[in-house]
Amino acid sequence: MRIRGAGRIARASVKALEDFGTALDVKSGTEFINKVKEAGEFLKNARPTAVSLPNAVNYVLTNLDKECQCTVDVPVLKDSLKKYCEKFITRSESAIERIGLIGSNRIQDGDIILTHCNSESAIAIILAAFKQKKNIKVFCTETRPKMQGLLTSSKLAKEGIDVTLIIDSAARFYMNRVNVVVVGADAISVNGAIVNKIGTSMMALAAKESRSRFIVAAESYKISPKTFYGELIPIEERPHEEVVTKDWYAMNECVKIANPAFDITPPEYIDLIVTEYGVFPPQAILLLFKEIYGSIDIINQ
Ligand code: RUB
Repeated sequence: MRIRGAGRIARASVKALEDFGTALDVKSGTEFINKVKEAGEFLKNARPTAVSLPNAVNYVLTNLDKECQCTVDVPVLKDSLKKYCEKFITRSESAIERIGLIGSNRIQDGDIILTHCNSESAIAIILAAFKQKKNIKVFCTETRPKMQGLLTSSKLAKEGIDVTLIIDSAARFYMNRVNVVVVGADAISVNGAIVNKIGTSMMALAAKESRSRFIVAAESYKISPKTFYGELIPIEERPHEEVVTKDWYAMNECVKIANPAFDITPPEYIDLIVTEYGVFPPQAILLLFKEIYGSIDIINQ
Protein backbone atom coordinates (compact mmCIF):
# COMPACT_ATOMS: atom_id res chain seq x y z
CA MET A 1 0.00 0.00 0.00
CA ARG A 2 3.03 2.32 -0.12
CA ILE A 3 2.41 2.50 -3.86
CA ARG A 4 -1.24 3.14 -4.65
CA GLY A 5 -3.31 3.53 -7.79
CA ALA A 6 -3.37 0.94 -10.55
CA GLY A 7 -1.18 2.87 -13.01
CA ARG A 8 1.54 3.57 -10.44
CA ILE A 9 1.41 -0.07 -9.31
CA ALA A 10 1.96 -1.24 -12.91
CA ARG A 11 4.91 1.10 -13.49
CA ALA A 12 6.49 0.27 -10.13
CA SER A 13 6.21 -3.45 -10.92
CA VAL A 14 8.03 -3.28 -14.24
CA LYS A 15 10.65 -1.02 -12.65
CA ALA A 16 11.13 -3.66 -9.91
CA LEU A 17 11.41 -6.33 -12.59
CA GLU A 18 14.01 -4.26 -14.43
CA ASP A 19 16.07 -3.70 -11.24
CA PHE A 20 15.83 -7.39 -10.37
CA GLY A 21 16.94 -8.50 -13.85
CA THR A 22 19.79 -5.99 -14.06
CA ALA A 23 21.24 -7.20 -10.75
CA LEU A 24 21.01 -10.91 -11.64
CA ASP A 25 24.29 -12.80 -11.69
CA VAL A 26 23.58 -15.81 -13.92
CA LYS A 27 25.51 -18.02 -16.31
CA SER A 28 22.97 -18.63 -19.08
CA GLY A 29 20.15 -16.88 -20.92
CA THR A 30 17.74 -19.65 -19.93
CA GLU A 31 18.55 -19.18 -16.25
CA PHE A 32 18.07 -15.42 -16.69
CA ILE A 33 14.64 -15.82 -18.32
CA ASN A 34 13.51 -18.35 -15.71
CA LYS A 35 14.51 -16.12 -12.80
CA VAL A 36 12.86 -13.04 -14.35
CA LYS A 37 9.68 -15.03 -14.98
CA GLU A 38 9.68 -16.27 -11.39
CA ALA A 39 10.00 -12.68 -10.14
CA GLY A 40 7.21 -11.62 -12.54
CA GLU A 41 4.87 -14.25 -11.07
CA PHE A 42 5.69 -13.06 -7.56
CA LEU A 43 4.95 -9.44 -8.52
CA LYS A 44 1.66 -10.33 -10.21
CA ASN A 45 0.25 -11.54 -6.89
CA ALA A 46 1.05 -8.32 -4.99
CA ARG A 47 -2.35 -6.63 -5.59
CA PRO A 48 -5.02 -9.00 -6.91
CA THR A 49 -7.55 -6.48 -8.28
CA ALA A 50 -5.31 -4.10 -10.24
CA VAL A 51 -5.22 -5.88 -13.62
CA SER A 52 -2.70 -3.29 -14.82
CA LEU A 53 -0.11 -5.19 -12.77
CA PRO A 54 -0.27 -8.60 -14.56
CA ASN A 55 -0.85 -6.83 -17.88
CA ALA A 56 2.33 -4.76 -17.43
CA VAL A 57 4.42 -7.75 -16.31
CA ASN A 58 3.02 -9.92 -19.15
CA TYR A 59 3.84 -7.21 -21.70
CA VAL A 60 7.52 -7.32 -20.63
CA LEU A 61 7.73 -11.12 -20.30
CA THR A 62 6.03 -11.81 -23.65
CA ASN A 63 8.45 -9.50 -25.47
CA LEU A 64 11.42 -10.93 -23.59
CA ASP A 65 10.35 -14.44 -24.62
CA LYS A 66 10.37 -13.34 -28.26
CA GLU A 67 13.90 -11.93 -27.90
CA CYS A 68 14.98 -15.16 -26.27
CA GLN A 69 14.18 -16.99 -29.52
CA CYS A 70 16.94 -14.93 -31.23
CA THR A 71 19.60 -14.83 -28.51
CA VAL A 72 20.60 -16.41 -25.20
CA ASP A 73 23.31 -13.86 -24.53
CA VAL A 74 22.73 -12.55 -20.97
CA PRO A 75 23.88 -8.90 -21.51
CA VAL A 76 21.66 -8.68 -24.63
CA LEU A 77 18.70 -10.07 -22.71
CA LYS A 78 19.35 -7.61 -19.87
CA ASP A 79 19.25 -4.76 -22.41
CA SER A 80 15.99 -6.09 -23.84
CA LEU A 81 14.44 -6.32 -20.40
CA LYS A 82 15.41 -2.71 -19.72
CA LYS A 83 14.07 -1.62 -23.13
CA TYR A 84 10.62 -3.18 -22.65
CA CYS A 85 10.29 -2.01 -19.05
CA GLU A 86 11.13 1.55 -20.07
CA LYS A 87 8.79 1.32 -23.06
CA PHE A 88 5.90 0.30 -20.82
CA ILE A 89 6.61 3.14 -18.37
CA THR A 90 6.82 5.76 -21.12
CA ARG A 91 3.64 4.48 -22.77
CA SER A 92 1.83 4.49 -19.44
CA GLU A 93 2.83 8.08 -18.69
CA SER A 94 1.86 9.33 -22.12
CA ALA A 95 -1.45 7.41 -21.92
CA ILE A 96 -2.37 9.36 -18.80
CA GLU A 97 -1.53 12.65 -20.51
CA ARG A 98 -3.69 11.72 -23.53
CA ILE A 99 -6.57 10.64 -21.30
CA GLY A 100 -6.37 14.06 -19.66
CA LEU A 101 -6.64 15.87 -22.98
CA ILE A 102 -9.32 13.62 -24.47
CA GLY A 103 -11.41 13.51 -21.29
CA SER A 104 -11.22 17.27 -20.78
CA ASN A 105 -13.36 17.66 -23.93
CA ARG A 106 -16.19 16.20 -21.88
CA ILE A 107 -15.84 18.75 -19.09
CA GLN A 108 -17.76 21.95 -19.65
CA ASP A 109 -17.27 25.44 -18.32
CA GLY A 110 -19.14 25.68 -15.01
CA ASP A 111 -19.15 21.93 -14.34
CA ILE A 112 -19.20 20.71 -10.77
CA ILE A 113 -17.22 17.48 -10.63
CA LEU A 114 -17.12 14.73 -8.02
CA THR A 115 -14.17 12.35 -7.82
CA HIS A 116 -13.55 9.38 -5.55
CA CYS A 117 -10.21 8.03 -4.29
CA ASN A 118 -6.92 9.04 -5.96
CA SER A 119 -6.72 8.30 -9.65
CA GLU A 120 -3.95 9.76 -11.81
CA SER A 121 -6.13 9.47 -14.91
CA ALA A 122 -9.18 11.13 -13.35
CA ILE A 123 -6.94 13.89 -11.98
CA ALA A 124 -5.39 14.33 -15.46
CA ILE A 125 -8.85 15.09 -16.89
CA ILE A 126 -9.69 17.57 -14.14
CA LEU A 127 -6.32 19.34 -14.44
CA ALA A 128 -6.48 19.51 -18.24
CA ALA A 129 -9.97 21.06 -18.07
CA PHE A 130 -8.75 23.57 -15.47
CA LYS A 131 -5.69 24.49 -17.57
CA GLN A 132 -8.07 25.18 -20.47
CA LYS A 133 -9.49 27.88 -18.17
CA LYS A 134 -12.77 26.06 -17.63
CA ASN A 135 -14.44 27.29 -14.48
CA ILE A 136 -14.81 24.07 -12.47
CA LYS A 137 -15.39 23.07 -8.88
CA VAL A 138 -14.54 19.67 -7.44
CA PHE A 139 -15.93 17.57 -4.61
CA CYS A 140 -13.45 14.94 -3.37
CA THR A 141 -14.64 12.09 -1.17
CA GLU A 142 -12.25 11.28 1.65
CA THR A 143 -12.29 7.54 0.67
CA ARG A 144 -12.34 5.55 3.87
CA PRO A 145 -10.48 3.64 5.18
CA LYS A 146 -7.14 4.69 3.61
CA MET A 147 -8.20 8.31 2.96
CA GLN A 148 -6.75 8.62 -0.55
CA GLY A 149 -9.17 11.53 -1.07
CA LEU A 150 -6.90 13.67 1.09
CA LEU A 151 -4.14 13.23 -1.53
CA THR A 152 -6.50 14.15 -4.37
CA SER A 153 -8.01 17.20 -2.68
CA SER A 154 -4.58 18.48 -1.62
CA LYS A 155 -3.16 18.08 -5.15
CA LEU A 156 -6.11 19.80 -6.85
CA ALA A 157 -6.18 22.63 -4.31
CA LYS A 158 -2.44 23.26 -4.78
CA GLU A 159 -3.12 23.68 -8.52
CA GLY A 160 -5.61 26.40 -7.62
CA ILE A 161 -8.86 24.46 -8.14
CA ASP A 162 -11.88 25.14 -5.92
CA VAL A 163 -12.05 21.87 -3.93
CA THR A 164 -14.37 20.63 -1.21
CA LEU A 165 -13.49 17.49 0.75
CA ILE A 166 -16.55 15.51 1.86
CA ILE A 167 -17.06 12.29 3.77
CA ASP A 168 -17.96 9.34 1.54
CA SER A 169 -21.51 9.06 2.85
CA ALA A 170 -22.19 12.70 1.84
CA ALA A 171 -21.85 11.86 -1.86
CA ARG A 172 -25.59 11.52 -2.50
CA PHE A 173 -26.34 14.61 -0.42
CA TYR A 174 -24.22 16.69 -2.83
CA MET A 175 -24.94 14.76 -6.03
CA ASN A 176 -27.79 17.03 -7.16
CA ARG A 177 -25.21 19.85 -7.47
CA VAL A 178 -22.74 17.65 -9.35
CA ASN A 179 -22.85 17.57 -13.18
CA VAL A 180 -20.21 14.96 -13.71
CA VAL A 181 -18.48 12.22 -11.72
CA VAL A 182 -14.95 11.36 -12.88
CA VAL A 183 -13.23 8.28 -11.45
CA GLY A 184 -10.39 5.94 -12.38
CA ALA A 185 -10.38 2.16 -12.63
CA ASP A 186 -8.29 -0.74 -11.41
CA ALA A 187 -9.80 -3.07 -13.96
CA ILE A 188 -12.25 -3.06 -16.85
CA SER A 189 -14.22 -6.16 -17.73
CA VAL A 190 -14.88 -6.90 -21.43
CA ASN A 191 -18.60 -6.39 -20.75
CA GLY A 192 -17.85 -2.75 -19.85
CA ALA A 193 -18.15 -3.07 -16.07
CA ILE A 194 -15.36 -1.39 -14.13
CA VAL A 195 -13.71 -2.18 -10.82
CA ASN A 196 -12.57 0.76 -8.72
CA LYS A 197 -12.19 1.81 -5.08
CA ILE A 198 -14.95 0.64 -2.78
CA GLY A 199 -17.83 3.13 -2.88
CA THR A 200 -17.53 3.87 -6.60
CA SER A 201 -20.64 1.87 -7.50
CA MET A 202 -22.62 3.76 -4.84
CA MET A 203 -21.53 7.07 -6.43
CA ALA A 204 -22.54 5.71 -9.85
CA LEU A 205 -26.01 4.85 -8.51
CA ALA A 206 -26.43 8.30 -7.01
CA ALA A 207 -25.17 9.90 -10.26
CA LYS A 208 -27.69 7.97 -12.36
CA GLU A 209 -30.51 8.96 -10.04
CA SER A 210 -29.63 12.65 -10.26
CA ARG A 211 -28.83 12.44 -14.02
CA SER A 212 -25.19 13.40 -13.52
CA ARG A 213 -22.74 12.08 -16.13
CA PHE A 214 -20.44 9.26 -14.97
CA ILE A 215 -17.05 9.13 -16.65
CA VAL A 216 -14.33 6.52 -16.10
CA ALA A 217 -10.74 7.43 -16.96
CA ALA A 218 -8.57 4.38 -17.60
CA GLU A 219 -5.56 3.33 -19.62
CA SER A 220 -6.11 0.44 -22.05
CA TYR A 221 -3.94 -1.88 -19.91
CA LYS A 222 -6.70 -1.87 -17.30
CA ILE A 223 -8.78 -4.18 -19.52
CA SER A 224 -8.80 -7.67 -18.05
CA PRO A 225 -8.13 -10.31 -20.73
CA LYS A 226 -9.30 -13.09 -18.42
CA THR A 227 -12.83 -11.64 -18.29
CA PHE A 228 -13.09 -12.54 -22.00
CA TYR A 229 -13.10 -16.17 -20.86
CA GLY A 230 -15.64 -15.58 -18.15
CA GLU A 231 -13.28 -15.17 -15.21
CA LEU A 232 -14.31 -12.68 -12.53
CA ILE A 233 -11.98 -9.95 -11.30
CA PRO A 234 -10.97 -10.78 -7.71
CA ILE A 235 -11.79 -8.16 -5.11
CA GLU A 236 -8.97 -7.52 -2.66
CA GLU A 237 -10.00 -7.96 0.98
CA ARG A 238 -7.84 -5.82 3.24
CA PRO A 239 -7.03 -6.20 6.96
CA HIS A 240 -9.48 -5.08 9.64
CA GLU A 241 -6.76 -2.86 11.18
CA GLU A 242 -7.54 -0.37 8.39
CA VAL A 243 -11.12 -0.04 9.67
CA VAL A 244 -10.88 0.00 13.47
CA THR A 245 -8.17 0.64 16.02
CA LYS A 246 -6.33 -2.21 17.75
CA ASP A 247 -7.80 -1.14 21.12
CA TRP A 248 -11.37 -1.20 19.84
CA TYR A 249 -10.85 -4.57 18.21
CA ALA A 250 -9.35 -6.00 21.42
CA MET A 251 -12.58 -5.11 23.24
CA ASN A 252 -14.88 -6.29 20.42
CA GLU A 253 -13.27 -9.37 18.96
CA CYS A 254 -16.63 -11.01 18.33
CA VAL A 255 -17.50 -8.30 15.78
CA LYS A 256 -16.73 -9.47 12.25
CA ILE A 257 -15.11 -6.81 10.13
CA ALA A 258 -15.24 -6.85 6.33
CA ASN A 259 -12.98 -4.57 4.33
CA PRO A 260 -13.29 -5.07 0.57
CA ALA A 261 -11.00 -2.54 -1.16
CA PHE A 262 -12.88 -2.36 -4.47
CA ASP A 263 -16.35 -2.74 -5.97
CA ILE A 264 -17.91 -3.31 -9.37
CA THR A 265 -19.84 -0.70 -11.29
CA PRO A 266 -22.00 -2.25 -14.03
CA PRO A 267 -21.92 -0.75 -17.56
CA GLU A 268 -25.50 0.61 -17.27
CA TYR A 269 -24.22 3.21 -14.81
CA ILE A 270 -21.30 4.39 -16.91
CA ASP A 271 -21.62 6.99 -19.67
CA LEU A 272 -18.10 6.83 -21.06
CA ILE A 273 -14.75 5.16 -20.59
CA VAL A 274 -11.95 7.54 -21.59
CA THR A 275 -8.80 5.74 -22.76
CA GLU A 276 -5.64 6.91 -24.50
CA TYR A 277 -7.18 5.62 -27.76
CA GLY A 278 -10.35 7.67 -27.40
CA VAL A 279 -13.72 7.61 -25.77
CA PHE A 280 -15.78 4.40 -25.61
CA PRO A 281 -19.29 3.71 -24.36
CA PRO A 282 -18.74 0.83 -21.89
CA GLN A 283 -20.50 -1.70 -24.13
CA ALA A 284 -17.99 -0.93 -26.92
CA ILE A 285 -14.85 -1.60 -24.86
CA LEU A 286 -14.72 -5.06 -26.45
CA LEU A 287 -13.70 -3.35 -29.72
CA LEU A 288 -10.63 -1.88 -28.04
CA PHE A 289 -9.88 -5.21 -26.39
CA LYS A 290 -9.92 -6.97 -29.80
CA GLU A 291 -7.76 -4.24 -31.31
CA ILE A 292 -5.14 -4.73 -28.58
CA TYR A 293 -5.11 -8.51 -28.30
CA GLY A 294 -6.12 -9.51 -31.85
CA SER A 295 -5.90 -13.25 -32.23
CA ILE A 296 -3.20 -13.84 -29.63
CA ASP A 297 -3.89 -16.75 -27.32
CA ILE A 298 -4.35 -14.62 -24.27
CA ILE A 299 -5.69 -17.24 -21.91
CA ASN A 300 -2.20 -18.35 -20.93
CA GLN A 301 -1.06 -14.89 -19.93
C1 RUB B 1 -6.72 3.25 -5.94
C2 RUB B 1 -7.95 3.36 -6.80
C3 RUB B 1 -7.84 4.21 -8.02
C4 RUB B 1 -7.53 3.30 -9.22
C5 RUB B 1 -7.19 4.10 -10.47
O1 RUB B 1 -6.85 2.24 -4.96
O2 RUB B 1 -8.94 2.74 -6.58
O3 RUB B 1 -9.05 4.85 -8.27
O4 RUB B 1 -6.42 2.47 -8.91
O5 RUB B 1 -6.06 4.88 -10.24
P1 RUB B 1 -5.60 1.89 -4.00
P2 RUB B 1 -5.08 5.34 -11.45
O6 RUB B 1 -5.21 3.16 -3.32
O7 RUB B 1 -6.13 0.85 -3.09
O8 RUB B 1 -4.49 1.35 -4.89
O9 RUB B 1 -5.92 6.09 -12.42
O10 RUB B 1 -4.06 6.19 -10.76
O11 RUB B 1 -4.50 4.08 -12.04
